[in-house]
Amino acid sequence: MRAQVGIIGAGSAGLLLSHLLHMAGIESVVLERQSRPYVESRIRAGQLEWGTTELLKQAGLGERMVREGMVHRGFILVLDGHPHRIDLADLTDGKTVTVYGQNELIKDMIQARLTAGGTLVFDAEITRIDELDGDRPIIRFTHQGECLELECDYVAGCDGFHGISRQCLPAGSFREFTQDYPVAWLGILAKAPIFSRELVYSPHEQGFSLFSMRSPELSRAYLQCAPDEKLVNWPDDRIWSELHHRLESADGRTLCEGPIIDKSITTIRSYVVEPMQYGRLFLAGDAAHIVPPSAAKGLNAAVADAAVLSKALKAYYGRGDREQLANYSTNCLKNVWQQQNFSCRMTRLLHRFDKLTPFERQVQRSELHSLIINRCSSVAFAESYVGIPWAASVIPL
Ligand code: RFL
Ligand code: PHB
Repeated sequence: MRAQVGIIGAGSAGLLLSHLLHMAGIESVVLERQSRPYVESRIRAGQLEWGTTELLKQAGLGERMVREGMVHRGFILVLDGHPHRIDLADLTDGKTVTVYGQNELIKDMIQARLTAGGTLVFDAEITRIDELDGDRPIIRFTHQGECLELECDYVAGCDGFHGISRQCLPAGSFREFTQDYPVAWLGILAKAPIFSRELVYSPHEQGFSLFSMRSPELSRAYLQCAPDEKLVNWPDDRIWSELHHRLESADGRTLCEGPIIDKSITTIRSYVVEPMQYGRLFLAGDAAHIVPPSAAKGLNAAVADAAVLSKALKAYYGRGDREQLANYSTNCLKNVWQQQNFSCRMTRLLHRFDKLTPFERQVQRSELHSLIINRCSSVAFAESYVGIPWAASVIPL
């Protein structure tokens, strides 16, 4: 097989990149380890920044998102048992965020690629990537028992945190930055009507909790738990009891219960590799960086990388201009570190950390209060929450 760009991974970064390249007349092949039903049903992110939804609409991928996604003009912060509304639209000149399941977006992007005649190979297990230093890298993979190879000009490593691409960076060519947090998130998806039309963030004595949603009938919720927590310790009745306790506030609204259809524990960590490129390999999305889910930035950062990379490849194939490719990592990392900064801040603000002294806990509370009483603080926070306008340098596509 041969393609101009070989893309490893059919997640948000890989599929969007393939779509944007197609719009620019550049052909790519996407190789994905999992099956199509698996990637289309994987429950993960839900919240899209303002810039992400604008980009998806411009790229012709936003039709169902606009119809079915839920536009949020604010969220609720519960402090000391009292709900406070953070009015995002008011604080950011009308900007909003959209709640739309990552798996729905993946379905839309797969459909768009297939409709346009794109090549997506599912159940493709990558075994090696060769010649990254040369002119023609080769991705070797197995598919339906056969050993195959994809020869390309460039390789986009969009295969998530546990993928193979990052492992192809030669020792000594990169630097890693990591931060672990002594907390994890237990996430559930339940067939239960939503009890709040907006997200509810509750930094509680018992640990942080978040109420989110995927549709008016599908509630998504998270509970802070210990990093080594096991799902067996969390039968459904314990989860509901904790959610009632941590999320309900003085407004008297009661969380609606329903069958839990998905349950998982996510570790919370920050990670960045620098640079995000080597030879003809470019890393994008979780393959290059991980943020704690607290601020809902991971998918948005993956979308930003895909947009920057597609633009750089377009400059190369269109005008022979290699400068943007050379600067790919530098350009992405500006946005990546903004996202890390805000995600780290939100993680520290919202969770209960046992090692904090009583004094440090009061300081943490006071910082949360400043979001309610200090307009400058809440404007800065809201601007980061709806998304720093990285897109200004990327759009128009
Ligand atoms: P993905 O989505 O992990 O896709 C990588 C793809 O690569 C495939 N793959 C391989 N394919 C071929 N060969 C190999 N050797 C391969 N190894 C792996 C995988 O099967 C997969 O299909 O990475 P990508 O595209 O970089 O996208 C990143 C986002 O998925 C991630 O950052 C978000 O889900 C993070 N995240 C959130 N982000 C948001 O922007 N908003 C949110 O509201 C939000 N909520 C969340 C989240 C992540 C969470 N978890 C589970 C970590 C909530 C949670 C709980
Ligand atoms: C989600 O719906 O999965 C979600 C929303 C907001 C967050 C984190 C996760 O801050």
